[in-house]
Amino acid sequence: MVILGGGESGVGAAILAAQQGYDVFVSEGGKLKDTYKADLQKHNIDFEEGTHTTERILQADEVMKSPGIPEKNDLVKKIREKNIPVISEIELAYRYKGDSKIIGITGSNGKSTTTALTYHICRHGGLDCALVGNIGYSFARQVAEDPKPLYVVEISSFQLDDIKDFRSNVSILTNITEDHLDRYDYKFENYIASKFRITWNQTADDYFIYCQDDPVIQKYISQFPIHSNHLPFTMQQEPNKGGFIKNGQMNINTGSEKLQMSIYDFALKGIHNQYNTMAAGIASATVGIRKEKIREAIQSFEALEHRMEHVLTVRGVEFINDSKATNVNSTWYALESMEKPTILILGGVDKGNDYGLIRDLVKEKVKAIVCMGVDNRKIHDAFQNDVPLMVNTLSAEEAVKAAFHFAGKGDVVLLSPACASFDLFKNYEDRGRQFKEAVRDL
Ligand code: UMA
Ligand code: ADP
Repeated sequence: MVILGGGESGVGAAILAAQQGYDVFVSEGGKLKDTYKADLQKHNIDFEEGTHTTERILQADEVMKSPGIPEKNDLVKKIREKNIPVISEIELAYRYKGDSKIIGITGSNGKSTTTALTYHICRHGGLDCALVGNIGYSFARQVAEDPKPLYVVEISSFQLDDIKDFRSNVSILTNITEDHLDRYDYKFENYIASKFRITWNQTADDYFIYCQDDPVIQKYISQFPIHSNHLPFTMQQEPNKGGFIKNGQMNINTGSEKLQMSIYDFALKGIHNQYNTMAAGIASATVGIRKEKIREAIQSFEALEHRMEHVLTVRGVEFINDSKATNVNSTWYALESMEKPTILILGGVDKGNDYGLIRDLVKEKVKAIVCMGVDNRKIHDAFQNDVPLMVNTLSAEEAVKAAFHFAGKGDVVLLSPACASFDLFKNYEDRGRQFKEAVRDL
């Protein structure tokens, strides 16, 4: 088996495949991280770095392609032309997970939050489970090194693209909005189909938990053959099964478990998190966690770093780090939950953003926009008539200082950039940490 890409998924897959007796070759086009190289050496796994030796790769019986490598990659095209089977890392992990169960979570936004909360509830409820996948830890490595009866797996569309038999017993689809279109021939339909693969191979014993208020899910759900039990969650209707919120009260009914809880007791704030909490609550009820435990865990959960994370209040100005908001939709939810006048730090690498989606919220809540990016023209064009104050900055430090300058007591400074971070930072974590450091230095 050839493993293309020697990152988190590639090295995890290599360890599992070697353990299962495959003849493994890892091909990393860039430089392997020291820790990953040490892992491969420790397991006597053959690898190359800095190049892809095409002839050798094309001799593979099967290729595990890392999720970050696109189809338009020349080598991938050659692999496809030769009809060599390509699988994703979650497919390989699935093949060797035995009788263990999977809760698989996908969607355009809210995946990590919902995954982490589901894991927290399951742990609190006494289940022996692991938190893996797109949240940062290889599923395959977990299966190889520390198998568990239950895996709570965050799954990206890229990971779903090359599944075959992968089946998640409990699937969550949080929402679908345009993202990553560069990987889907700029066709939204292709991306939607990829997300619905979370229901592939599901049977009548399984559950499909999805947001019924999401217009894209509503429109497309009937086009896919889904054999599992539907458990929708919504704030607009009162389905018999699934979950809904009405008059500040969350109601969950999975058929076997019923639960009610006040949304004011949720640890996670904001409408988007009410959706995420419903999804996680329903999922954990389907795997047998008792309602008292679910309630306790929903109350005690601590928000993840970089997602609406409260940093500090400096002379009456609150700072919030939402660096993970890398598209307009997530910034919409961040702004929606703001209750104070807001200085918004926006910008970075634009992924084809339509800022019209947040115009009304910006008009209503934003006093000033601090652009933090190399090219901020689109932001200026979008908001020049709506926001009186706008400045350009080129670092987290500059942005924090400018935002603090515009802010008065009782205001909030929100980093929710709606863009990727690669123009000025290594990744969104780096952006969030530099932001927090700059706030602490004020
Ligand atoms: N590479 C090549 N040849 C190429 C291109 C890349 O060898 O032509 C190499 C790169 O140099 C690198 C490796 O392939 O070493 C990269 O693989 P990758 O980008 O697929 O990343 P991994 O380290 O394997 O991490 C992936 C997920 N990353 C992506 O999908 C981009 C991780 O999600 C995930 O945690 C991990 O698998 C384990 O499941 C991260 C992510 O950013 C957090 N996900 C995206 C997102 O959430 O938006 C989808
Ligand atoms: P993902 O893993 O899908 O990128 P996260 O849970 O990390 O999602 O959240 C990313 C950003 O998306 C957060 O900063 C938040 O502002 C926004 N967000 C979280 N949940 C939702 C949701 N259910 N709908 C829309 N936006 C959301």
